[in-house]
Amino acid sequence: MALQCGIVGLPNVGKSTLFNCLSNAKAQSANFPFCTIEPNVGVITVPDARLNKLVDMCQPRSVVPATVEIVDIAGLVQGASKGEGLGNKFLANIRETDAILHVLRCFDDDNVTHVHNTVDPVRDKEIIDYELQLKDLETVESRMAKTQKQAQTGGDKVAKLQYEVLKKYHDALSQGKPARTVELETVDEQKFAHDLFLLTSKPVMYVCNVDDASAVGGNKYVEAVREAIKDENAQLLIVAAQTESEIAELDTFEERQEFLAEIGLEESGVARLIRAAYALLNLQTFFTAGADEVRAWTFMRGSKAPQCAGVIHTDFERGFIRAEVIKYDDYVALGTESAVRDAGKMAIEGKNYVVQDGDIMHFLFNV
Ligand SMILES: Nc1nc2c(ncn2[C@@H]2O[C@H](COP(=O)(O)OP(=O)(O)O)[C@@H](O)[C@H]2O)c(=O)[nH]1
Ligand SMILES: [Mg+2]
Repeated sequence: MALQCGIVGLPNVGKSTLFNCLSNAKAQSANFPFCTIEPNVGVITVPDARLNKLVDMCQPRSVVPATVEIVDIAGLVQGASKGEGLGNKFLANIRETDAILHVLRCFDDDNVTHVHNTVDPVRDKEIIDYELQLKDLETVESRMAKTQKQAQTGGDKVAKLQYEVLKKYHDALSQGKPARTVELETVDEQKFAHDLFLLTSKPVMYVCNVDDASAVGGNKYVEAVREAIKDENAQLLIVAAQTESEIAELDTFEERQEFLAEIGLEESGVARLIRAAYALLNLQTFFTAGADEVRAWTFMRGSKAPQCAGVIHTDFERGFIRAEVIKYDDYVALGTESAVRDAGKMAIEGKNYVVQDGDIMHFLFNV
């Protein structure tokens, strides 16, 4: 169950440059490789200082970090919803992703042509949004046509609920708002909405691609984007993709840190981006730690202990008895699992325990 982020944006805004930075992130830490599955798909590990610390403490034989898949989705242009460019193929690729990284050109450079001739990230964003919204509107309208009769005659409760949800989406989309802005109350509504796989319902992060002078504070383009998205329930991240791709090519970690410091950054935009993408997907990490293996596991925020056990193995979920839980800070403060046990800081939790980010888990199960 690899979670996927798709990189979208108009041509020449820096999508592939960003993708290459991500693929070069391997250079930042030899232990945490990036691997390219296909030319435009990469698996990237989530940088996590806590994992490194646990590795230092446990000296395990193997280390497995958490990962997210990143896809460089090329070919979206004005008219894509009507089949322009790669049109529908592109849209199908987006449909498969769990979250969207929308790259916006926020840098001036006369040598890099812009498909619409001027640098205007808010307009660019609207062009893409429009295409995605049109496609969603098409999806919603065709579903409405199918359910309308059942919903409006007879007492089909399910059809009624579905029709109500579709109508909410229709209202938002026809006002030029993304599906993401529609709030649904009941679990049934949310479940139906999820199964529609609307493009604009996916969480989105706007990645403002800037020149190196704007890497820290942004610039007027970034401000315009910030203003344009303020009601959208979306995040914004500033990255100097071109500069960072150059930094990623430097040989040593020290050289790279030095270069980053020169443009005022402590940490690469890529590391921030990966972490932000992880948060965007509503994901958290629990750990398993021992002499054999230290491993970061990914789970959906709010999951209970049995579901988290199921991330490791379905048998663990089926036969779940209880979990031993150590808080990361206690583990680090006390140094070993037995010291934590002796200090009475290991909790025994049952099936209703909501696992917290950073928990070190040991599951007991019976199959
Ligand atoms: N000056 C400058 N050029 C950039 C930046 N990011 C990308 N480019 C250049 O813009 C062109 C298009 O970038 P690319 O990543 O291929 O765009 P894509 O079509 O969105 O994948 C390339 O020539 C890049 O070198 C940037 O931050 N600053
Ligand atoms: Mg490209």
